[in-house]
Parts: sequence; C-alpha cells; structure tokens
Amino acid sequence: MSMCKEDKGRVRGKKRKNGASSWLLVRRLHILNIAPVHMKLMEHLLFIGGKWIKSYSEETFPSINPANELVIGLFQQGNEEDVRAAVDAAESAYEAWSETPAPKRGEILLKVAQLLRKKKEELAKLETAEMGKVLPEARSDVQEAIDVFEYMAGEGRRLFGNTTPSELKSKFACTIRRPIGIVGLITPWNFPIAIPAWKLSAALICGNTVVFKPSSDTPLCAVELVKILVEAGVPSGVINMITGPGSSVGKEIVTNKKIRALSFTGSRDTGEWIAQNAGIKKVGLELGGKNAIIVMDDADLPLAIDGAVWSAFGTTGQRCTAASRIIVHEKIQKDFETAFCVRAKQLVLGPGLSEKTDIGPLVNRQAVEKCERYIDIGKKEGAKLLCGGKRLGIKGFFFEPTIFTNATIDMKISQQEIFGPVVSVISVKSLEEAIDVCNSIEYGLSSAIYTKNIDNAFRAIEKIEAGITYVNSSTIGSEVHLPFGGVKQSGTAREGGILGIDEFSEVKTVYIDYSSKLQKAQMDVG
Ligand code: UN1
Repeated sequence: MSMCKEDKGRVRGKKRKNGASSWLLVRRLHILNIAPVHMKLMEHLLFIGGKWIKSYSEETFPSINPANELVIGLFQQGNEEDVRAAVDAAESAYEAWSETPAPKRGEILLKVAQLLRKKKEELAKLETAEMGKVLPEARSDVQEAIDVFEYMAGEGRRLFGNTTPSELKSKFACTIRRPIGIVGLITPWNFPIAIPAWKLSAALICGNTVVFKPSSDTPLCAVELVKILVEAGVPSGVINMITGPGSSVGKEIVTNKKIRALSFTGSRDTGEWIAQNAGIKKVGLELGGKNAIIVMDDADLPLAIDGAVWSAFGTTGQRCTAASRIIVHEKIQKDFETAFCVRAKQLVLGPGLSEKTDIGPLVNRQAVEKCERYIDIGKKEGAKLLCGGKRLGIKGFFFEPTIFTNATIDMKISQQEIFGPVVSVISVKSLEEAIDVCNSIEYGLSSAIYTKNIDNAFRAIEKIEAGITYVNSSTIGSEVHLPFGGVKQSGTAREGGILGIDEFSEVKTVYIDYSSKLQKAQMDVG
C-alpha cells in the first residue's frame, strides 16, 4: 500500500497553552465542516509520558478532509527529540506494566473495546471525515478494532507457552512468553483505527510499552484512539504517540536501539528501507499487494461480479487486500466484462458521509495523480480502457472506478500497486495459466478464486502464492482471530489471532532439573 503522505504542508505552531482543549464543539463543527470561518482550528498535541504536549519543533501540519479539501485540525510536526522523549517515557513505564498480571492488562483492553463500542458512531463519522471512506466501511473499521481488543483481552488469560518432555529424567521443559520491551508501531491511513488497534492490543497484552506513529493523513483518528486507551486506564508512559513525518519521527523509531521491536504497515519501498536500517530488532512488515481474483468458467458469475466490484472498488481500492487484477477464463470473459462494467458505472461517487455514496474520495491529491499516471501508462502499454479513467472535476479527491481489459502480465498496470479504484482484466485459457498469472508478481497478500469445482478450489489453495486465499468470496474480509499477512514482497508479519501475539512476545525456554545431580543433554542418554 502507499505510504502515508507527509507533504501536507507546514503551518507554524500557534502559541497557546498545552493540555486538553475545551473546544470540543468547535472541533466537531470543523470535522463536519459546518464551523464558521472565524473559529480557530483545533491544534492537537503529542502524547508522551501521560501528558498531551507540543512538539519540540513548534511546528504543526494540517489534516485534510479528502471529500472537500478543508482542514479538519492541526497536528504536531513531531521530530527525533520527541521520539527520544517518548522512548524514555516508555522505558520508565516498562517495569510496572510488564509486571502487571496479563489478565489485569486484559481488563483494561476489554474496557477499551467497551469504550470503542460506545463511541463507534462518533469515531466512524470522524474517520470518514478524515480519511474519506464511506460511513458503513468506517463503522466496520471501528468494529474491527472492537473485535481485536476483545480478542486480545481474552489472550490475557492464555498467552500460552508449551510444555514438552525432556530427554532426561527428573527434568522439566517448557516455554513461556515474555514481553519484548519498548515497541515501535508505524501505521497507515487506510484503516486508521483498526490497524493501530491490531498492533496496540497485541503489544499491550504482551506487556510491552509503545511508541506509536500514526500516518500523517489520519492523525485525528489516532488522537481519538489514544484518548480512549487513556480513559480505559492504560497507565502513563505505556502508550506514547508522536505525529509527524516518516523522515524524522519514523526514521528515529526505526533506528532507535532502545526500541526492541517494530511493527510497520505501509509501502513496500518503506518496508525495504526499514528492513535495511532497523538493526537488531524484531521487525514485522505488512506491505503492499497486487491481489488477484480468478474467475473460472464454472463460477457462479453474478457472485463473482459482486466479489470483483467489492474487492476492486470498496474503500476506493485503497485496501492492501483490494483486487487490482481479475483473471478471467476466456470462455466467460465477454459476459463477465459486460456485467462488471455495468456495475462499476452504477457506483455513486461522493462524500462518505452521504448515504447515497458507494465510493468515497481517494485519500489525497497525490493518490489522484498516481491513478492518472497509471491510466496513461496502461493506455500506452496497450491495455483497453473499458470504463472510468478520470478524476471528477469537483472539489475533493474523487476518481472514477476504472476497468482495463486486454491486460497482459508484463504490463506495469498488472505488476505495480496503484492503490486506487483501477483494476485490470486478464484473460486465461486454464486454471494452470490462471495460477501462473496470479503468481507472476512480486507481491503475495490476498487472493480469491470463484469456481464450483472442488478440485480447482483445492489446487488454487495449494498453488497460489499468497498469505490469504478466499474461495467463492472477495479478496477482502479478514477476521481478527485469524492471521493476516503476506508472502514475498507483501511482508513478513502475521497479525491477528495467536500469531499476532508472536509478533509482540519473546519465547523463553525454561529447563528445570529436579534430579539433584548434573545431567548432560545429548550425553547422558541411552
Ligand atoms: C488492509 O487492507 O490494509 O480484510 C487491511 C480486510 C480488512 C483488513 C484490511 N479486514 O480487507
């Protein structure tokens, strides 16, 4: 997926008192864009060591509503010094938090889930205003956060290790889980509540303390999420949040030696930089995708079209799991394309807060420009534009649902992540060819096959190179108690479920010898 954009421009920080603001009403009005122009924009703060404070930089940046290009708030332009202060706070808080019994930590996480549930509608509206996705999807983003906090709260009473027999008499062997220490979390804008929630819930239940950098496209969602964690009782210093650019805040988190683990969701290129620069720390990467849906000639065609429309255009194509390639059996290609285009043209573009809207705006101007670049590239490469291909000539970052056909595997539009509502249809003659095309990319996150033939389905499950394969369902729809993550250039992490716990805990091996004599493994045998 595309990395958070840091170039929203800088605004000099206004001199005013620190601390929580009483401008709640003003802020709400601004978010909904009904605030009178003379009302000042709210300036949001960093959260370090249990306090809301300004950045050392004394600079702020705006967050912009992508549906109308209005500023919804100002955020601290954090820097390296702020990260180091956050690391110190996380270090001070570590002992007490890691010694808090995990079920007690779980109680706090459960409270987070309850507060999220109570504030679901308010948070969803705020998310739509800041990120652009339509309100039902924003609600589902908050729901995913509720689900994962509930799940991880329960992990507080499990966090299982293993026991296994020793090869020696009167010797006990087991593994236990230990927290890692201070962990860095760097999160994207496309799931501005759910993805931070995946990482925070797992990191906290394991007993780590956190330095959290949200995307600069969705800092308000992060501020609100942190407030909920604080209200639920997460102690001071356990979570610290620094807004600001990847080039300073992100870089310091990645390279700081006191940060023992890093969990990053973002672009492949940034992920590669992190892999090269993080030093000796545990690194979990969730990177891009170029996900495909295979539609076989025996598929339930209306079902496959429903899945293709949702996978390609849901969240305006801005999911890591979005489908940007539809690999269709040639026997049904014409019927599929005709119906797919009809459906794409019916989708209503507009502000995510309107009930009539199917597709919200892209996150920012750069995303619109990127889509336009790829439309040009696709045309030059010889693909045929079936529908869409243009931005809307109105305020807001709107781009039409776009379908290319006659795409071949070597084209850039078939290989590179566009992260917008642009999808290519590639026709094939057999399942083997479909799987080859599916695998002919450097990514491997999500995938889907539509078929009524059980042999086809199992062959696809076995052969597709991806972290997730759906049968007769879209490429979207992961659940929080199952692992989420990719293979190849899509990354190394598995979040959600018990594997999410692995990302944020160390396994310690314990041997207890109760023989009262020196026993030697591999020697005193037989
Ligand atoms: C992402 O696309 O970055 O399955 C995460 C899904 C969601 C998570 C997506 N549950 O699409």
